Amino acid sequence: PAPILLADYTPPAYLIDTVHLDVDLRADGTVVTATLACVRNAGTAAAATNPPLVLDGEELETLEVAVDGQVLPASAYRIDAETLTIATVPARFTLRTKVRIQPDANTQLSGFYRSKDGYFTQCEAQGFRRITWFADRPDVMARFTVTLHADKAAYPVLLANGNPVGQGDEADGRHYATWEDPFKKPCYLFAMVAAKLDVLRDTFATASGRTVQLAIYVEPGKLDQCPHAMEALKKSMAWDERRFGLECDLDHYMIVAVGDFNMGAMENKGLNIFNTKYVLARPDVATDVDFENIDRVVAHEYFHNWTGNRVTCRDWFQLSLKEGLTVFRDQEFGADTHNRDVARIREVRGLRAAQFPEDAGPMAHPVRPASYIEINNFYTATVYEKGAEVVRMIQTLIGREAFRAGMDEYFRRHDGQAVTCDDFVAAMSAASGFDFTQFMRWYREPGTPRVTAASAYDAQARRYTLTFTQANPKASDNAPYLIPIRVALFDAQGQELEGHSRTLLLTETTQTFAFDNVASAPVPSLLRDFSAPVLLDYPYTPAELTLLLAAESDPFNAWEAGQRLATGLILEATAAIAAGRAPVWPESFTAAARTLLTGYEARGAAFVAEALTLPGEATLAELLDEVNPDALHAARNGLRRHLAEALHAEFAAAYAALAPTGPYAPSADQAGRRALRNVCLGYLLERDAPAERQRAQDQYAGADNMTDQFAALAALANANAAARPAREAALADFYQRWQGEALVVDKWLAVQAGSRLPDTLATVQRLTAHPAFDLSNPNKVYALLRTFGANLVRFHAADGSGYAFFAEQIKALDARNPQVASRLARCFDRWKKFDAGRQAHARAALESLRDHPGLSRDVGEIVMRALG
Ligand code: DPP
Ligand code: ZN
Repeated sequence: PAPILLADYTPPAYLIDTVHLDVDLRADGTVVTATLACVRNAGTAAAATNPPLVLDGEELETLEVAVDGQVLPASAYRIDAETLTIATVPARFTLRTKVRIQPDANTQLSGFYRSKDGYFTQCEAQGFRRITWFADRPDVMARFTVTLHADKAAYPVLLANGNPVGQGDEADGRHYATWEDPFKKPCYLFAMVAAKLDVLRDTFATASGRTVQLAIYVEPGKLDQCPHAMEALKKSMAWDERRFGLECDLDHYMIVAVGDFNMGAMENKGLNIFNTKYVLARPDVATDVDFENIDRVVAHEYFHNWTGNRVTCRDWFQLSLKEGLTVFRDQEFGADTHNRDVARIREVRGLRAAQFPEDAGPMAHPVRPASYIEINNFYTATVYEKGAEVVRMIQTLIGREAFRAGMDEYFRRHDGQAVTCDDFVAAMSAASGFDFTQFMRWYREPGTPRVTAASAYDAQARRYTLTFTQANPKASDNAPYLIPIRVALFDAQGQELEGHSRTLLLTETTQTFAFDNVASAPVPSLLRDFSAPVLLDYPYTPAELTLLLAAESDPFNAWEAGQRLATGLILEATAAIAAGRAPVWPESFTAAARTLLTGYEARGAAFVAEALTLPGEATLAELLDEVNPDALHAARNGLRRHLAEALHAEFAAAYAALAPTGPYAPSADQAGRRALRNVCLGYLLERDAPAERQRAQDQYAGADNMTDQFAALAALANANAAARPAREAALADFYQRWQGEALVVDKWLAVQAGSRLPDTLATVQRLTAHPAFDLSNPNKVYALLRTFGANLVRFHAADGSGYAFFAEQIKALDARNPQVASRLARCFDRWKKFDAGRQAHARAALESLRDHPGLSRDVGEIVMRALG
């Protein structure tokens, strides 16, 4: 298929002012009657030429097409695989179409589909065309009224966007409900639900004194897992009023949780539909990380109501306009409501594990892509997370106040419109006076810029200079980026030098910055708070990094110093192991880890937990030209084992001291203590000692919350050969206990698929046949298969067995759900970083996918790029 290009954008030939949908759910399918008030788009060049009406549709059985009440003969229109064309239409007219769709047969989970207790929708990006004929593009915004009819006993809850304006009984035990959305919206924000669900209700009083009715709908029996999400929703609403002056504009705000869902959640106007994973929580079934993720995702979807819904995207190339901005907003919310220090660390850890590899591989694309074959492939770490970094840099460049003024200006200019990333930046520029011309490169170019720093100290002149050089080989030219680099200087005693902490604006390919009145050669702390999404090289000595780890008051850069130290050791050890030599672990590193561990009260347990967690294998792999996954794995685990032995007493003491003292709460403070205690448990289990296994078994059996229970299970699931019986017993018990809780079963699958044990592939293969696994449920696929695909050492097995297994799973899945299959295919992205033997196996697997009959556009694009 031919790519779709940003450069080809043209405005719609027809606009649609209002939409009336009548949706009749019947045993033999759902009949959708759509009445559209259409009008030729006067503002376009084509308007004078009487252009044909071309609408999008997919898998629709068309029963009738009428213009202004006149049913058209079949000769008056043309239907092909994806479009309905009516050659001549008046300048203003009413189109009525009647189609039948088959939600029970919709395995793609895009459009209108069945899941367990009812029917749900997912329309972003292009699912609405699977419901009715429509101009399925975000710059066509219409006012919707929707009437649903269904069997009352089976589907007592009938929902759509907006306000309920009518309901009642109909013949044969059926009923109907009518909803009216007062806001114009693009059809990707359409939603409807017909299901049997329980509901938790609450209200929120807005700053201006309006009352919003809140409701969270879940499958029957799960109401006791909703209160956390409800609190998160109210916190988000209050936060957006405080921080951005943005108030909820709706009378009704509903969240519906569904177990079969391709993505995390969806911001449909007034009727969010969520993956159960980001709604349901109770201390015994959800971990601290789950609780925090629920806060973030509930906030994210709520924040979209302004950044995405009130102001939406002109076209899908602008996806980061809403996603980058909304991720930045949910990050800030998370930082304000949890722990700002570790929030930033985790964001960067995530960026390095997912976005940097993406930006270095075959799927590299700009934050605003210039072309795509399948838009669903571009809901990526680049559009979301790098997009959020770009927005964060804007705030860094102009300051928080001007950023807030820029947001105000953005809404003042564009409320109710479908706009571009340029429009957003223009509003920021207008509010601040800052010239973002050079900055726009961040939206335009793929790849991660590499910044190399060098320093010089002139004792006589008391002058210190930092020289930065930037490059991005993935970019289309050598022009420099505008890169904000936050810097501080430290003296040899670890004191921050007063007056020298600044944000440097790197605008040239090579640029030198001077610091005057510096009494002695300082240690620079560069890119504080990760002020730009770049790779930064500086020839730090281990002593300098150790000093920064201990002394830096910016938690991100303190953590970063520790990560740099560990990275250096692991990469050296990887080379040593590959060459048949034993790795060397310097005492200075052990001492630094000891200081952290024994000083956790002062530095914060959450921070120390992050600082004692070594960089992940995928992140480390990016730093190597050719990855030997076995050597890398052995090196990283060798360092863990070394620390476990050398600091055994300290780990044991911290483990004991951090024991819970009261009932569980998912608070930042408690979560930090649990995180550190469980990091300690993991290290303690690195020793082959029965007492350590017993410790994990005791924690597993005695835990009153999922965080601690699961951490013990995970430690056992990764433990060495001698722990096999304990491992198997814990896994069996866990499944036995939780088989009725789908989300907990997902954890059980994931912990096995992510295990470092050598026979993990065989386990995963066996689990694909287990009754707990279901290829048609995205959460199960992500838990078992995607986790395995991210298991660097096992997926990239030298004999190619991981690749061959994966290719077959992707083929089976692609026939049902191309979006999910395509996400699995992304696990091949980095295949060219491995040795020739592995590459040959990966190529064979990719070619077998490429040649697979009926391969979807989704997987096809990923495979073509990977092979390309
Ligand atoms: N727009 C959704 C989100 O990111 C994804 N479908 O919230
Ligand atoms: Zn989003």
